[in-house]
Amino acid sequence: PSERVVIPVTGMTCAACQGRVQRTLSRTPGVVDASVNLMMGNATVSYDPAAVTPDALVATIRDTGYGAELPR
Ligand code: 9UX
Repeated sequence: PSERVVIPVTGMTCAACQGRVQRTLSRTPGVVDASVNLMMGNATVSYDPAAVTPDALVATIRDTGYGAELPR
């Protein structure tokens, strides 16, 4: 069973940025699917909650060099 979260991402200004974030998320253990939208400025991630958390996904995005924060 997977869950899905939409994470706002800041600092993506080109298609390569989008590709970087998407590739990094896709390679993260526990991530089932990652789709990053440059125009919307967000990342939609399906993940296995037993393997990874939204907070960890945010940290991964930040480590890649972009801003991310969970909506509240
Ligand atoms: Mo293009 Mo995106 O140099 O950082 S990859 S703006």
